[in-house]
Amino acid sequence: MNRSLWMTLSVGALFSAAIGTTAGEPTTPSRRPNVLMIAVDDLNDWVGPLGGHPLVKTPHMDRLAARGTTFLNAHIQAPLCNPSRASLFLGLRPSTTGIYGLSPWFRHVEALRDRVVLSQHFRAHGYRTFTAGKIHHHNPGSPEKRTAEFDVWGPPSAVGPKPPRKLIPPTPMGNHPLMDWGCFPHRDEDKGDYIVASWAVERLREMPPEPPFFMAIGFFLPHVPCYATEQWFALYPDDDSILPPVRPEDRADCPPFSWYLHWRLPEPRLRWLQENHQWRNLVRSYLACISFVDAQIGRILEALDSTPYATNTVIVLWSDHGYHLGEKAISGKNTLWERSTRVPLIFAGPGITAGARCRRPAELLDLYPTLIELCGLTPRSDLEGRSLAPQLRDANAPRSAPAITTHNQGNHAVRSERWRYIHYADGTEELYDMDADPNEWTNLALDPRYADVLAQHRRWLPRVDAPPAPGSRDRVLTYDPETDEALWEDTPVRRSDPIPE
Ligand SMILES: [Ca+2]
Ligand SMILES: [Ca+2]
Repeated sequence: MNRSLWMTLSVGALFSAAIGTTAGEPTTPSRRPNVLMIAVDDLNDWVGPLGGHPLVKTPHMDRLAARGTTFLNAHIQAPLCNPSRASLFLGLRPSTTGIYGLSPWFRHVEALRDRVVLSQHFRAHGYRTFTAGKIHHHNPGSPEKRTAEFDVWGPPSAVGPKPPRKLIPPTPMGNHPLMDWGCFPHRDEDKGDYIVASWAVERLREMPPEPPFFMAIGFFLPHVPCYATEQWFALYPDDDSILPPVRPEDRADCPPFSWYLHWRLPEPRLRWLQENHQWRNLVRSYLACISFVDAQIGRILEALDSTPYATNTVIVLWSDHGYHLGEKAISGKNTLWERSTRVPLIFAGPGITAGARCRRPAELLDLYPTLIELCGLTPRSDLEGRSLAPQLRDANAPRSAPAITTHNQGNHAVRSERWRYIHYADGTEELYDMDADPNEWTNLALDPRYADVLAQHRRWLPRVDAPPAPGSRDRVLTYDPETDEALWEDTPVRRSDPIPE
């Protein structure tokens, strides 16, 4: 095992020698609730229940929120697919495992190879586990390895029909094939997410009464390419009323290091979107895809309601991170701001208060202990999240811990009820009053009046701050404080370098 990782994982009381290879003793109490987990890729807070966009239409998520509890201040642990999903399933922070990039798949990290993840903990308690679409970022590989993660696998994540050529002009940084969006004629029924939803509907309809099920369904959209058919575009006006609020020069008061987190990426900057008349098109395409995915969620929920399991199933909806659509001068993720870290998190089902809205901070890392508690499974002492069951019973139940997001070693955001504090690896900082300044336009970190607020939030920075795990690559940033040298994907970033556009 990599020595530094082992040291990291050995720190503190959280970990036993074999970091979590026990799933607890299987028990067979009276019928436990089923679990229906629905994940959406790259979905920010532009959903009805979160109010992140005033015009978005998500009637099915609205209905789910009405029958459950919505976390209004829920944040992912990493603003990127692989580390976010790994953290959720492992129950460990990125800063603990060192999984920050699009690689490695966590099973390729020796310390994590045999760790019992969320779905496996359910299987160890007698559940049959199902998955389809995008749940893990990596495909485990052979049929044997897949079965080790979930019992039953449905169709994989797929875009579906694509136009014969890209709909938008060539994009910077290599004209990445995924960087595309717009409306073109195709059939909804042929889209990857439609097929994934159909599979889930069929499995639910034929589900036997025993054993209980844990079903994890992952939608790909609104991840780019944001293609949708005309009916979804028709939900949104083709004018600038759909654009999110932005400020020119908003980043003038952000540390230069904020750019290093997304130094060279295929997601276009706002300037390119504006100069190429693509900003409105991207926003409208993203909104159209959200409504399309919402409809697929609706199909699954409708199917569940037609089964005998409608009242004995815990439903949880989440996204793996947010997405900028012009805010802070960029599109994409890989930032420590609200638009990148805030995600939908909605629970519904037995024991969960209906129509409740919780303002306490929540972390996606909390899913593991929360689902254990809701379903009466054996608790684990080696999880870094906290159960949200108290807030699911009473949305006003207190919680002192903030939500923490990490993007590469040394870069962390701490989100409390009122504030967002950001610490970059070179020691620079940001602070936003989210009540007074929800768009994070005014960085207060250098204002001496906020010294106490800064101090309160600094103490939540992760004590364990692991270097990248072996095999880390793609969107990996490192920083050496001795030399003040940052490396973006192994290429030095110099203080004098112009920001890549
Ligand atoms: Ca993602
Ligand atoms: Ca600003």
